Order: sequence, then C-alpha cells, then structure tokens
Amino acid sequence: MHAAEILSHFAIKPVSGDHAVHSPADGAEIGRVAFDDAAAIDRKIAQSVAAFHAWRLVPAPRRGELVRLFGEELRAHKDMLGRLVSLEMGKILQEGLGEVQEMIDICDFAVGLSRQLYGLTIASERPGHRMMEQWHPAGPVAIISAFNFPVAVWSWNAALALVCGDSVLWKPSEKTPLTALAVQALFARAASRFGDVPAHLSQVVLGLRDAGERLAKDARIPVVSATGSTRMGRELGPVVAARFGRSILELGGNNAMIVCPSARLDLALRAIVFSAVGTAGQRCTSLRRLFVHEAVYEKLVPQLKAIYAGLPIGSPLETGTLVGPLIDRPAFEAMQRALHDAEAEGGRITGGGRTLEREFPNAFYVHPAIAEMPDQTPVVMRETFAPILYVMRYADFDTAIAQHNAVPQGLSSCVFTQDMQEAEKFLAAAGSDCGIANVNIGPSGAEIGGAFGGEKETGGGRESGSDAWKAYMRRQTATVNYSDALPLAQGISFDIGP
Ligand code: UN1
Repeated sequence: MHAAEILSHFAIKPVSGDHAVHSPADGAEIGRVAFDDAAAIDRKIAQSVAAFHAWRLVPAPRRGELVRLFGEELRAHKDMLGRLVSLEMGKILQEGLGEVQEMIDICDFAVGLSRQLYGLTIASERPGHRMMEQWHPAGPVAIISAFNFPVAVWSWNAALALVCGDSVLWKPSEKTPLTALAVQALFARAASRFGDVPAHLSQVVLGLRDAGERLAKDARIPVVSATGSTRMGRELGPVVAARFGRSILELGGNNAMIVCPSARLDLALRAIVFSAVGTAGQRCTSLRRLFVHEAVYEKLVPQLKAIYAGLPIGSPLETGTLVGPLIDRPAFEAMQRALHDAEAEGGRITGGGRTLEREFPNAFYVHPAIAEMPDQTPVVMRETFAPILYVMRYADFDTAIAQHNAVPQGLSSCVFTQDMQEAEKFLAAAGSDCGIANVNIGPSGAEIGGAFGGEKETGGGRESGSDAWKAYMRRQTATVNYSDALPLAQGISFDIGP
C-alpha cells in the first residue's frame, strides 16, 4: 500500500508545508508538513488554556466517554494506523499494530479510571472537622514524544490527561509528524461523535527542538511530559523546573538481563532476541546488556548467534520481516561508532554491518550485533539506540546485580532463573534499581497496566497505569469545620477575647 493511500484514509494532505518526511523503509519522501512558528505556538497554548477551562467542568465519567469513543476509532482504524506507524517509523507491521493496541488498551484503562479519580479521607485532629484529599484537573499538558513510539506514548499521557480534565498539546518528533496528524484526525472523529467537546482540546504542535522549548518554558502549561534522550531531558527538565512546572521524564534506558544457571534457556533466548532486535533496538526498553552465568555461557551464546545469523531483515511492511531499518543515517553512524569503540575496548563483534544497501541505498538496514565484552567497559555504560547487544560473563550473582546497577540509566531489567532466592533477591530493595524489574520476561514490551518509567538518568517519571494519573492532576487537601467552635490545629491557643 502506498503512502498516499494511507494518508488519504486519514484525510491528510501529503503536502502541506516545507518539512519533508521520509520513510526509513526506503528513504522515499512520503509527505511534507508545515512547522508551527512562535506565534502559532503561542496561539495554540492560549487555545489550550481556554479548552481546559471548559473541559475541567465536564464530569470525569463523561470525559471518559470521549476517550471511549476515541478507543473505538482506534479499533476501527487499527490496521491503517499500524501501517502508517510502520511506514513512517520503520518498525515492522506487527509492532506497528502492537503500538496501536497499546493505545486501545490505555483508552480502556482511562475509561475505567474516569470513575476512580478518588482521594482519601483523613481523620482530623479537631472535633467536628472533616479532612479529605481531592484531585482536580491540572491544566494544559504538553506531551513531547519521540520517533520510536510515535503514537503509543502520546496516548499513555493523553488518555489519562483527558479523563483527568486536562487539555493536551502534542509535539511529536519531527521524524514522525504524519502519524501524529493521523491520530489527531481520529481524535477529531471521536470528538464530533461526542458532540460538545471544547474546541482545541487536543492539538498538535509541529516543529523542531525550539518548539519543545517554547512549551517547556511556558508557565501556562503546568505539566510537561517528555520522552526522548537523556540529553534532551537534561536540557528540558531544568527549564520546566525553573518556572515550578512539573515534568514527567521518560529518558534513556540501558536495560539488562541476567541469565542464571537454572534459567530456562529456551525462554531466555526468545526474550533476548525479541527485546534486543525488536524495533531494531530502538526501544527505550530494548535489551542492551546481557550477563550470562559462566555455567551456561557456552550453551546460550552460540545458540543466540545462530538465531542472529538467520534473522529476516527487510522492509518493515513485508510479512515475515523481524528486523526493519534504523530510523536514519545518524542512527547508523552512531551504531558504527559504538561498535568501533566496543572493539577498541576488547569486544568481539558478530554482525553489526549494513545490509540491503543495493536494494535500498537511502535506507539503513543493519545486521543486529552481538558484542562479547571482557567487562562492562565505557561503551557498555552508555545507551546507543541501535541493535547492539553487549554480552558479559559472570560467576557470582551478587556481583552481577552490582554490575547491573552500575550504569547511569534505570529503566527496565530482568532475570531469568528458576531459583526463587535469585528471583526474590533481584526484586528486593538491594536488587535491580530500575523502574521495571521482571522475572522470566524480557525488559521490553511492558503492559500498560503498570506504571512505566525509571530511575536515575531515565528521569524518574511514571506514565500509563497504576496511579500515574496523579501526575496529571493537582492535589488539594480540604478541611471542613461543621462545629460551633474554631479550634486551632496543634492545640494552639490564640485568644482574641469575646
Ligand atoms: C519506549 O520505548 O519509549 O515496554 C516505550 C515497551 C513498550 C513501550 C516502550 N510498551 O517496550
């Protein structure tokens, strides 16, 4: 199916501006969009404030109804949107569809949540008083998303923000603006079926880094949720903090797996391959570091290499492909630099080279790489957004956990073991220091029901399930006096006479 056909399905004009969008599948131009200038962004923020003022008055379960309708649109257009994700981002169609499914799932979650935005009641120390905690809508929420999950990550934020009574402003990656416009078109359909949705409740802001900076700086936006590199978060976080805004940061990961002597190697192999080569190693949750116990190393690693040697690499829209292209040339060059460094640091590399360059001279397909490292050298400690799996041996479990935690990032982690003591140790306070810790499951492909995010350079934010919704609301402690007196807290006596 051609790009034009998919775009017309969403009523998107292929050319509406100067910024060219290319498919990483073959490098072909698939559309042109216009960026918003400073005045347009300013106007959109003002419109978002107005939409918020109306939306916050709508009862939350009714707000949930809008998200329910949006979920229906996603179900009806899952195939087309999945294809567009695949075409614009380069992940294989199965993963493009999975991404849309993740959107549907978070919509379902948010619909239920719209009837569960509750606080606690608290025992007051004063007679005839009641204390309670309330959650109110926060305001416009800016969502800055990355190319690798062009639609799902927005939905984790937006579905929650909308039931919480907030308006949303979405700045997608400049590499994937078309999927954002397609999602916006589906949202508009849901909004028109709903009826009286305030205008501009959900908007898209297109642009480069400076567009994101404008949103980060603007005090009219109380919450900024940003997904991307640690470098981006390091710049954006302080800008939001300087005006006392709240940021939800989901930044780099350098996720690991520990394979213990008792591990089910068949399961471990499936998990390793899916999480290390899936999305061509371009997930925040991709597996990058593999610690294998010396007792199973010689068994596991050759099998892994054999699977790598037979991986179907090719166009992401073709059935059977498991490894699609990298997003662009800079991604390919970063991968080659990392492999060069790995070799210089004593690594033995298998794979990693470019492939299919004759068929697709303007696309960057690679053989996923396995780098057997003598140690956790500097290149292993940094995140390279590419399919490179650093493999290391270990002898002692506690040392493996220490090494596991020795990197600056803290997103996702896992252990493969049948030994309960090891599993529990990994999940305990002195175990994995990541936001996500799994037993006998790879680090990627998290469900939406749990809070998603991580510690240290991953930024500390939590999105999607559990009680992540609280970040999109403001908490208010309310105390009511229904007595005939005015007792003061802490027993303070303050006598102003009769
Ligand atoms: C990301 O890479 O930014 O856990 C998000 C996963 C997906 C989301 C990844 N559910 O791999």
